[in-house]
Amino acid sequence: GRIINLADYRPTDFVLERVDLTFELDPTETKCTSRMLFHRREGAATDAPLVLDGDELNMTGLLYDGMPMEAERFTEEDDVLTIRELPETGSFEITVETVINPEANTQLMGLYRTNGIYCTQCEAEGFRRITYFYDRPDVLCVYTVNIIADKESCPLLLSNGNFLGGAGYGEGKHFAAWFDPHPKPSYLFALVAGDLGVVEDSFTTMSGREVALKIYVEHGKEPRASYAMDALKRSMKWDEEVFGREYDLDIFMIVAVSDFNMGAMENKGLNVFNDKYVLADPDTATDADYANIEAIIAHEYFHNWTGNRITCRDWFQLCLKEGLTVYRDHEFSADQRSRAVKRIAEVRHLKSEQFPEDAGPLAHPVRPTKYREINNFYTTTVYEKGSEVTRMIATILGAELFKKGMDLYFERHDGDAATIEDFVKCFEDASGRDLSQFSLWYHQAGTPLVTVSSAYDQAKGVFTLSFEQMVPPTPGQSAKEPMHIPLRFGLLLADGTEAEPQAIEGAEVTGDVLHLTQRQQTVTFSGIPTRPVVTLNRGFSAPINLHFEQSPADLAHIARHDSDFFARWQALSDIALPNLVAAARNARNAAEIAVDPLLVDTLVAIAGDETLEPAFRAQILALPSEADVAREHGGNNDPDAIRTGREAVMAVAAHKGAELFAALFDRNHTKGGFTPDAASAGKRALRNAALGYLAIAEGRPDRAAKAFETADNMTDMSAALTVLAHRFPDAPETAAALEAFRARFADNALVIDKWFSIQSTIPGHGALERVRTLMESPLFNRSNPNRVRALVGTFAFANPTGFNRADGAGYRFLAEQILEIDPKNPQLAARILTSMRSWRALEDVRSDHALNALRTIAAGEKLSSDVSDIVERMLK
Ligand code: B3K
Ligand code: ZN
Repeated sequence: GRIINLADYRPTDFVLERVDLTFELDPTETKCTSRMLFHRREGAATDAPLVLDGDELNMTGLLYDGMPMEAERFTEEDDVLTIRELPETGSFEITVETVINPEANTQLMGLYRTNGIYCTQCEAEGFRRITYFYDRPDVLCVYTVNIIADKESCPLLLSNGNFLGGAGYGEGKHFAAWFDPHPKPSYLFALVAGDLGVVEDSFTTMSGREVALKIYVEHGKEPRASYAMDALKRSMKWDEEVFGREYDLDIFMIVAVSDFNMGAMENKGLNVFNDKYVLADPDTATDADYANIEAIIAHEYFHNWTGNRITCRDWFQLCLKEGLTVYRDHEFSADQRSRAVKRIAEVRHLKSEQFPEDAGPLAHPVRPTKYREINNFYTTTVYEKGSEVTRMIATILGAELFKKGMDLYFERHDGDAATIEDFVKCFEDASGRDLSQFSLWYHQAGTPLVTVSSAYDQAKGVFTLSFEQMVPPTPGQSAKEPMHIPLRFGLLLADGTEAEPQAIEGAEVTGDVLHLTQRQQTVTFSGIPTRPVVTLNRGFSAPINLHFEQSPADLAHIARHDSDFFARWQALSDIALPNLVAAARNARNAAEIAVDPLLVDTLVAIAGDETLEPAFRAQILALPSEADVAREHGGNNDPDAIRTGREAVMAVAAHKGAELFAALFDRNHTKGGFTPDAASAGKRALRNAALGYLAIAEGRPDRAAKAFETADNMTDMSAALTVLAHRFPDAPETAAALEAFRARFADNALVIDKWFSIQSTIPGHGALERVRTLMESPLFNRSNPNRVRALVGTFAFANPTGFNRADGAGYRFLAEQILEIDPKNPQLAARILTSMRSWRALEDVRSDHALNALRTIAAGEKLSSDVSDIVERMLK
C-alpha cells in the first residue's frame, strides 16, 4: 500500500446524490446492484473522470443511465474503476453489478457470513469490497436498500434506517426494503440477514417520540441480552440529559455476531456487535464483562451524534469521532458507577496500553498526518488519548463553557464531515479562549514528561513549584514545542485542610487548575502558613508522566487524606513503583529485596478502612502490574526479574495483611442473588483481591479451591480459577477445577475464552507449551477472532514472563502465528503483532530474539498491508 497524506486531501470531482442497493443474498454468489446518482461538482475540471474505489471485486455489469457502458469509456485496474466522458452538468446514473462470495470472506471486512448470518463490516474501507464506490467518509448520501433472500434460512432482513416494507419474492424467497433518510458515508452502511432471536423494548425520547429497540441474538440466547437492553435505554436517557442529544430514527437495532474483528460497529440505526459485548448473565459473565457491555453499548449509541450525524472529513480525523465518543462513554460510566474508581481504571488502561504505544516505534499523533493502512490507526492513541484531549478541553474551559462548545459543535456541524480544526474552533468561539497551543495535543506524539521540584520558605510563607516539561522524540517528530498542560492541584496542610494561597504567580490558575504553558515555569504561592504537601495532576487532568521526588511520607499523606480519590490511588502507586523497580534490580543482581514498611502499612491501612468503598480498596490492592514496573524501569528490561521482585513485595504485603485479608474475604461475600451493580461488583473485587493475597500468605490452594467450588457467579468463579491456575499451576486442585470449568462450559464459547485466557497467562516459562497444547483443543477455532485473541493474543499481551522467554521461543511462536493468521485475517494478525511494540525496551538477549522474530515476519511472502505496515514501523 502507498502512503496517504493529510496534506493531499481534496474533495471528490462528483457529488453522489443517492444510492439504491439491491442484494440477492447467496452464501457464495451474492449479487449486488448499486445504482448511484451523480453530478459533477461545481468547480471540478470538466474532463475529470469518475474514480471509484474497489477491493478484490468481481464486477459483472456496468451501466450508464440504464444502458451498458461502452468499453472504451471505463477501465478497471488496480482496484480502481475509472469512468470517463461524463457530462459537465446535470445528473446521471451509474449502475455497478458485482458478485460477492460471503462464505469465502475470512477477513471479516465487507459482506461476510458467520454461523449462517450474513453481516457487514464497512469501517474503514470495507464497503469497497461490496461494490465500486466513493468509499470515503466525506461522501454522504441517502441509501435505499433492497434485500432478497431465502425465506427459510433468512427470515430476518435488516439494513439501516426505517423499514419501508417487504413481501414474498418468487419461490421460497422474500424481500425487504429499507430507507435511511440521514445522509451517511459508506462506512456506516450495514446489512444483516439470517435467522435470529430478538429482545424487544421501546424508548420514549425527550420530545415524546417512541423508538422501537431490538437486540438480535442467536436463538436461545435472548435472556442473556437483557442487560445490554437496559444499558441501551440508560445510554439514550443519559445522552438526552447530559448532552441534549435525542435519537433520530423510529427504530434502533443491535445485532450480536460471534465472528467479529473488534468490539462493535456504530452503523446507522443498525449496530453490529461482537457477541462478547452483548451477552451476559451471572453464570457466564463477570463484573468486568457487564461493565464492558455497558460501556460499549453506550459508546456505539453515542456515535449516532458524534460520528454519524457529524462524521469525519477523512480518516486522519478519526479521533474527532473516536476520542470524543470514548470521552462520552467514560463520562456515562462514571455517572452510572463510582466516578473515582472508573477514573482509576481508565488511567490504568491508558498507562498500560497507550503510554507504551506513545513511547515506542508505533507512536503517532492523536491526529496523524500520514498512514499506509488506516485499519492500523484504530489505536489507543486515537481512542484513549483522544478522549483525554477532549477531557482536557473540558478541564481548561470548565463544565459550562465546555457544554456551550459542544452545543455549538452539534449546531454548526450537524450533517457535516468535519475536522479537528472545526471541533476546536467551536470551543474557541464558545469561550473566547485561544486553543492554538493546546491543539499541539492533537499533533505532537509522545507522552510529555513534567519534572517538578518544590521549595518552601517558612519565614515568607512562600511555597514554590518549579516545572520543566519535555515531550520525547517520536517517529518522524524529533523536536517538540511546549504544550498547554492543565494540572489540577491542591496544597494539603498537616491538619487535613487545604491552603488557600493569597496570590499565585508564574502561571495562570483557574479554579483548581494550574496551566503549564512554558518549557520551564516557576510558580509561587504566597500566604502559605506551613509546609504544604502538594497533590498534582488530580483526576489525571493531563495524560503525562510526572517526575516529582515527593517523600514517601508526603505520598502516604496524600494516599490517606486527599479529597481526590484518584490522587490517593496515584500516590499509593507512586510509593509502590520505586519499591518495585528496586526489587526488580535486586532480583536481577541476586541481592536481597527490601520493601519500605510505609508502603505495606499504607496499603493495609487503606484496604482495611471501612469508610472507603470496596471497589476503591480493591484498586489499591492491585499493585502496579509487571508491565507498569517495566515502563517505570524504562529499558534493558528483564521480565523475569521484574516478576521475582514484584512477587517478593506482594509476599511481604500478603503476610503483613493476612489477618485483614481473611476478614475481607469473609465479609465481602455477596451471597445469594447476583446483581451486576457497581457496589456489589466492588465487594466481589475486594474479596477476590484478598483471595489473591491469601493464596500467597497461606501457600496452599485450599481456600481458592473451595471458593471455586462454592462460587455462585462467574466473577467469583473465574477469579478463584485464576488464583488456582496462576499460583498453583501444578496442584491437583487446579487440574480438577480447570477440567470442571471446561466440562461445564464447553458449549459456551465466550466462557471457554476465559478458560483459554486464564491458562495462557499462567506466569513462567511453561506457558508456551500450554498455549500450544490448548491450540490443539477441539474447543479452539483459529478462524474465530475471539478465540485467537483469548489464547494467542492474551499470551502475547498479558503474560510477560511466559511470552518474553529468554530463549526467544515466545517471539518465534508469535511470528509463526502471525504468518499463519495474516492471509486469512490481516486485521487480526496486525493487531496481535502490536504486542511486540515495546521490544526495544527489553534487555539485549531478548531484544535480539525479538528482532529476529520481527525479521522473520517481515520476510514473509505476500504479507498484507496491515502486517507489513506494523512490522516495518516496528523495525525502523
Ligand atoms: N468505529 C468502530 C471501529 C471500526 C474499526 C475498523 N477497523 C467501532 C467503534 O469505535 O465504535
Ligand atoms: Zn467508536
